[in-house]
Amino acid sequence: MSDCIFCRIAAGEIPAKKVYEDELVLAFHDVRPQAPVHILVIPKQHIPSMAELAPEHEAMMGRLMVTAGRIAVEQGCSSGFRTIVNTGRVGLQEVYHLHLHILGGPDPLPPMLKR
Ligand code: DGP
Repeated sequence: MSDCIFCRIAAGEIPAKKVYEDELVLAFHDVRPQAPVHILVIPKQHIPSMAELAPEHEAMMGRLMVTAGRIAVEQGCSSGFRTIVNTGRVGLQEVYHLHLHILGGPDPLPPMLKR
């Protein structure tokens, strides 16, 4: 989709600090990091959110999850990390191209769902 920022990153039209890429998924640093390590892992295929996932996406999502764990460790999160998928209005999703956040760093992260 030409108006989707993450599709444009996947197409190389917008620069990003890429950390991994294969035929199905792409990982790059979040432009507004919320932790010392903050990486996004996306499918190259445009899927707006987790709510649109269907059985034909199972293999790709398996690749995405396996890749995310490996990247997290490679990027220095061997003592642990958090993964988040924000979905829709209630999930405060900002970019409507499915993505998994990897958040980590040397120190424990703040508690989840803190207001
Ligand atoms: P969310 O949709 O709320 O799960 O978060 C979207 C994330 O995407 C947010 O942390 C900032 C990041 N982001 C938005 N635009 C860009 C961009 O152009 N480049 C990169 N690297 N990250 C972006």
